[in-house]
Amino acid sequence: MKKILYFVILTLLSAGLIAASFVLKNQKDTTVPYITLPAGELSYTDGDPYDDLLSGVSAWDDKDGDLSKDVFVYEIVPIQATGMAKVVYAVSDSSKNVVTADLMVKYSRKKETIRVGLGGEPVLRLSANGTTISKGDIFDPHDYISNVYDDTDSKEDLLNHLVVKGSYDLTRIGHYRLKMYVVDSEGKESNTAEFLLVVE
Ligand SMILES: [Ca+2]
Ligand SMILES: [Ca+2]
Repeated sequence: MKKILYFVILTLLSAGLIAASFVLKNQKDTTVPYITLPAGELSYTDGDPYDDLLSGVSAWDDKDGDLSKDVFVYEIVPIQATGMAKVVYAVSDSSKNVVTADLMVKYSRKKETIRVGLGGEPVLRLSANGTTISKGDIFDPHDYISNVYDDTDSKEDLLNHLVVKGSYDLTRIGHYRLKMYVVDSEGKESNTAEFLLVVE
């Protein structure tokens, strides 16, 4: 009789264990992995591959273990005028639990090689293709020029010969399409840059 009782208890126990492990196995993994970022300061130049940003970055998940190889750079957000950018890393475990981590890095834009026109024409580069200002505000097109080059003329001289074509009225709400170019001392015109001025 005792033997039968033991048998029943054992059977119940093992059935319980099987049921428990079954529940555990099928329990949904809701724990996000975590990302460990390198301690030293990183730098990144716009347009470069992400290899340097990813070296030394690791990720671990409670269920999947080491996910370091799955970490990717989700986005790079330059912080205006600071020379820094926020790099957003992301990784997902096999249950699609996504986690992100931010790291500030030194950031530089790729140096643009600008060639002055073969005929000595200046080159104009804008920092923006447009802007929105409030009705009655001041608009200075010079604020939107990132650089001007010429084979002989200085930047100052060129900026003094900025031509803005197209009419706009800062006292009226509207979209104004403008064209800008600079003229060098020989009367040669640069490329024409289009600019959208929105007054609201
Ligand atoms: Ca997990
Ligand atoms: Ca010139």
